[in-house]
Amino acid sequence: MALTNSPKVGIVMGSISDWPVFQRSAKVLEDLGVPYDKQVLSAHRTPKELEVWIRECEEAGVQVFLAAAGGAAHLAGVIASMTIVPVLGVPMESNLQGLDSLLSMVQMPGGIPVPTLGIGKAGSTNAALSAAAIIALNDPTLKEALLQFRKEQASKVLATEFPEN
Ligand code: RP5
Repeated sequence: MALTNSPKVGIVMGSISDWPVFQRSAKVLEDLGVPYDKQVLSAHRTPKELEVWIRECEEAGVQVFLAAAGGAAHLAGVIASMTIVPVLGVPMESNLQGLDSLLSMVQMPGGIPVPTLGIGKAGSTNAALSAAAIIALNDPTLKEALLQFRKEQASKVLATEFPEN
């Protein structure tokens, strides 16, 4: 599996059907200038290839994994079982509105943590922001980019105008 050059984040989703939502994570990382590698790999459909990719990411210096999955969403937990690199889970919407995905990820038994974000779009955005915050602890340029993002976000809120009746 050929990795993108020097990724700091490994993005993985259980199915390409997750991408329309999970691409929000990729966009946030791109805007902040954080290099990432992205793959569709499944804990139950491609377990061997998943492990190979995790090892490649570790060797390449990936500092955070972002894992999106829906339904019986064990992808993030399986990755967390194979590495001590932090794994952030993003539950995808499902036939049960993503509640099954959320509980699968967030209710990990003690010992193998999966910090879990909200379901769907907001979770996708916040997963990338959380990954950036972790990496920024040792990256002053990224810290500045995150502070700038917060400033711009606040300016947009403060510039809100109500629509005319
Ligand atoms: C999970 O099952 C995927 O992460 C996806 O959210 C869900 C449905 O996958 P598809 O049936 O669309 O491939 O493995």
